[in-house]
Amino acid sequence: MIGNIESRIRQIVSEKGFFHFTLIDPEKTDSLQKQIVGLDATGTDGYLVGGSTGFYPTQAEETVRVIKNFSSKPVVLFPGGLFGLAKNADAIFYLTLLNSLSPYFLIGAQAQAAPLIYKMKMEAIPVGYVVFGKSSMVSIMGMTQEIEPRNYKAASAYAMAASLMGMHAVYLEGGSGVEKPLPPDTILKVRSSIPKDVLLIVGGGIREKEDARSAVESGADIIVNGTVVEESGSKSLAKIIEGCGEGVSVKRSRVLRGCP
Ligand code: 1GP
Repeated sequence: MIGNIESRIRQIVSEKGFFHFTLIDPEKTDSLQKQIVGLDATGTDGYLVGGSTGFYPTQAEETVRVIKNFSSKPVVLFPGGLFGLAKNADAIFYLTLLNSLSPYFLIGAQAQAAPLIYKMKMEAIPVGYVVFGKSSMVSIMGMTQEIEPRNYKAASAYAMAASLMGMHAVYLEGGSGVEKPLPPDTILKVRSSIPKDVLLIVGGGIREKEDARSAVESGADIIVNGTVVEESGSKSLAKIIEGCGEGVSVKRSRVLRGCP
């Protein structure tokens, strides 16, 4: 079943060619109010709230509250664990860390969270999460089996598995703050391996307009930025979002030609 927030995301992807999420880590929220006003004006389409290392349970809720006070865009949880739940968010990325070697990240955390998610009546968007590399915080915390960024075959196999298991989206994670974003060829190959209605999310190390443009050209539906906002604020983000827009025509012509 597709809920309201996912429908809104899908509608923006089909109208504009992409959806942009700004990631806010509840651990790093100095002057958040001012930040949100600036970020909202960049054209970002929504906010993800989360991080791989723990924070106090109240921090996620407080972060969501501040964002919602200053923005009417969707606020979606992107939890690194149970500590990432917040009842005032609009929806949650219900993540399965597909290449984790730990049963906890494959089903343990999800089972612990499920009764709470039902209780909160929160929209859950099932997302297959594929983490590349071995040194980012998320790969260490999530105990992942390493997938090198160029290994599109392994990434595609996980993405296809996610699709067969009925997940609505696949998230290709390069790792927050990594030096280089994922290679466009990996994104393209994964895109071509899964049905078009499975949303493709790409994040990790996107710092330049060109990185965002080639990710969208390669078939990304949703782009996520966190570090660039923390490092250089909303001006850089506006450029990146511009880059996403520039990638749309190539992405669309590829689809029209029946290419992946
Ligand atoms: C991290 O993919 C996101 O989970 C965003 O990565 O912080 O490198 O933008 P960055």
